[in-house]
Formats: sequence, C-alpha cells, structure tokens
Amino acid sequence: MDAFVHEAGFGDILDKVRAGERLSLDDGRRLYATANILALGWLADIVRQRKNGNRAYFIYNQHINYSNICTNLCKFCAFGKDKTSAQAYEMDVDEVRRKVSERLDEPINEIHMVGGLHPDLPYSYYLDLLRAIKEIRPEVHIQAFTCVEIHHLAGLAGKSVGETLEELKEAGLGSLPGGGAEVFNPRVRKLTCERKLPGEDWIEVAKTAHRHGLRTNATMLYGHIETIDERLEHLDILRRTQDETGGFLAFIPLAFHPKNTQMAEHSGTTGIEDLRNIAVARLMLDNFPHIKAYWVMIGPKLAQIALSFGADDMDGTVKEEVITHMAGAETEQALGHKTLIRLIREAGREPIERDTLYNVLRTY
Ligand code: V47
Repeated sequence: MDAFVHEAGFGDILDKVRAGERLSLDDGRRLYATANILALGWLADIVRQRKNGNRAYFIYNQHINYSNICTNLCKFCAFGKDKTSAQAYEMDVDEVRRKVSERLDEPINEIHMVGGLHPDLPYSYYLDLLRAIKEIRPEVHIQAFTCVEIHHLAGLAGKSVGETLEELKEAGLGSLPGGGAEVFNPRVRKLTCERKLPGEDWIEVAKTAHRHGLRTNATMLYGHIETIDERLEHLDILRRTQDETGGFLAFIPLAFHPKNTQMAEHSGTTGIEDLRNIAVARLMLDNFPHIKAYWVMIGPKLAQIALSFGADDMDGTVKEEVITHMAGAETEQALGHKTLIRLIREAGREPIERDTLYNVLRTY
C-alpha cells in the first residue's frame, strides 16, 4: 500500500501521518482534490487504527426532538418551522415523559435531545425537560441542546452561558451534541443561515461548556455552497479549539439533504464525497479522539465502509429521527443494536457498545 500512496503523490503526507505530524491546510487541499479515494482512505485508516485500534463504537440511544418551531429558519433545514406553520409542533413536558417511559424496557443509555429556537417557551421548560427525563430514567446520560440552543437559553435566563450551563447540569444535562456548527465561515452563514449564531459565538459556547466540565461534539454540514477552503477553515478552527480545551469528543460530518429545504435545487452528496469528508476530517482533526459515520445521513452500508476510511463510530440506535427525514432521508428511522453489531463485525472491527463519554459498556 505504501507504494500505492506514493504513486498517488502522497509520499510526503504518508511520512507526516506516520510521524504523527500535523497536516497543513495545503495538505488538506491536496487530499480533498484527489480522485484516489483508496489512497486517501488508507492514510485516514492509519490514524483511525492508531487512535482506536480495531474498535468501532455504537451506542444505545434515543433521539427526542421536543419542538421544530424555530426563529432561525435556516435555508438548508426542512425541520425548523415558523410557529404558524401547519407542520409546526411542540411537545409539552408530559409528552417527553411519555416518550421516555415508552422505552423503559430497552437498555437506552443516552437521550439525544435537540430542537429549534422556540420564540415563546420559557427557560423553566428546558430545566423541566431535563428533570423529567432524569426522574423517569435516572441513570441515562442526557446529551442535549446544541451550542446554538444553549446561547438562546442563556438569553432567556438572562444569565451568562457559564451560569446557564451550571443550572442545566444541575437539572440533568450530561453533554452537548455537535449540531448548529454548519460551516463557520461568515459568507456561508450569511447565505444559508443568516439568523443563526455566528461561528465565533458557537465556538465560545463550546469552550465555555468545556471549561464547565461538559464534553461536546462538533459537526460540519457539507455538500451545499461551501468551498473546499471553507471546509478546511472550519476543520482548522475546530482543531485549534481542541488544542486549547481538549473538550471535544467526536466530529460528525453531516451530509446535506436538500429535499423540502429552501436549497432544494442542490443535489444530495455522493458516496465518494461522504467518504472523502470522513477521511479528510480524520487526517486533519489529529486531536479529536473519534470520527462518527452517522448512518442516518449516509446510510448504514456506506457508514460500514467508512469504518475503513477513518471513522470509528456509527452513532447508535437513534429510534426516531426527524431532522434528516424531513429533508428526504431514505434511511430507516432506527437501527437495532444487532444490526449495528453485524455491520461493524462484517467491516472487520470489534463492536463496542459505549456510553456517551466512550466508556466501554459491552464488547461483542
Ligand atoms: O444542527 C439540518 C443539520 C444538525 C439538514 O453530536 C441537516 O453526536 C443535513 O447535529 N441535511 C442536527 N443536515 C443533527 C446533529 C447530530 C446528529 C447526530 C449526532 C450528533 C452528535 C449530532 O443537522 C443540525 C444541522 O447542522 N441539518 N438540516 C439537512 N437538510
């Protein structure tokens, strides 16, 4: 394989990867430009193997989207609705309680909960949501509220982000998911999500969470109007932030789904583009422990292949996915843990059931 990587023109990058040296943005540009997906995948696999050995993770989780009512109405999003829309919904605390209670017989150890920026729900609602979940399932880890929502909640509370996070933690918050990052570049944000929290502020919320002992994830929504340089800038900002705080757990590249969005003229991403983003992310984000192949967005079969292109995690059972399915995802809404185990095993990896913080719960 070494000769093959040399032939692809990546001998110098192979040397750097083997030496554990940081890749430059120019290296990233060359990696993004290559048509040789196997050489790229091989390089990313070296890093994956070094960081995670033969392990590939999954989690038994349940997604709950408490409301899709949103004041941001980002152009790439089919989930967020104005409160007057016929498709708008919001769950009261009892409905969330019901959703959690319905699955008490399943070994769920993470509740992943996000929603839109609701114009009217009070701050107390969010604290009540967390408390209600913990009341019913005290041992569950709640990964909830993106940096964008946290910023909104701090505004509602009239408190600093740090104080708000402390209160949310007290009510049961365990960590933050990686959504809302999109592409940090202001040009892209202006054209796709003008009202959303600017990239610098997203990073500031993540850093504050890390300082308050909360681990967080990070995402990048790719496959729309962003340029390669804008993707690399995004990765570089994450890499520099991680150098400072070490608080990020996983990076999840999110493949844009155009259906029912205000950007429906775009085509969806292709398999090669999805693999390329996973592999380049694995190579550039040398200080991120985990790269997720989110099967909901790229399909379980490609997520399985991604385990040989830099990814070490397939996310989880999910149970009920709304955000991507409103944008035309053709994947299932849930995967059984037996299916996840089979996908991982057939990819030649050891299936590891993890908790949110990547503690090993069970090996198969
Ligand atoms: O923030 C919105 C993205 C995110 C579309 O942290 C879209 O482990 C594709 O962040 N096509 C929410 N993507 C999902 C998310 C996530 C998912 C799974 C795991 C984790 C984690 C995080 O979805 C949003 C936005 O960036 N999104 N619309 C769309 N049409």
